[in-house]
Amino acid sequence: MPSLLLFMCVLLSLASFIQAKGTKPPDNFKCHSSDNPKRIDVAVETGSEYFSGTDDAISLLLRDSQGVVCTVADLNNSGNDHETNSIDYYAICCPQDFAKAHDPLSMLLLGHRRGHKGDCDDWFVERIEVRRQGFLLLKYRFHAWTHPSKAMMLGVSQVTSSHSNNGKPSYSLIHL
Ligand SMILES: [Ca+2]
Ligand SMILES: [Ca+2]
Repeated sequence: MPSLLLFMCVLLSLASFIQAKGTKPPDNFKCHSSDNPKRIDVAVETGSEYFSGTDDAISLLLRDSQGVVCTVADLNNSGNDHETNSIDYYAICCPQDFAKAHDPLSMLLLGHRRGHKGDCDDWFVERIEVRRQGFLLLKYRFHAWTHPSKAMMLGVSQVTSSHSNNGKPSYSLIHL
């Protein structure tokens, strides 16, 4: 019996290393709105902890180095987003002036609100990357749970007074 238990444990730990597919925007995605014509790409990784995934609505706010803001009410591709051990890729549409300079973003906020099921479905967000035409604007590893009844909002704000040793921007965590 212990060998069967060991086998199950090995199987489960192997499964956690296999990255699920995640969701993607359509290949022909374009930003049509004249208010928000600029495409920004966001990769959202959900962790591999048990029950990391959620069906709740996840919103996003990005603020660039000049103070221009881009928001998305619901990061929601076709298919099941934000599932355990997966990376979802989003194309979002931002104002023309957003991320004009190749500067790191000054802020990223995630909002978590109850989804269509009406119950609280907590989420383990592992990592987020934001890019403009392949150029990395922000990368942050949260490795943290969010829950509509505990943490409505999670994010990072760039600390402008200090820089880490490798020259990359440093961020302070926002947890509301
Ligand atoms: Ca989901
Ligand atoms: Ca979806």
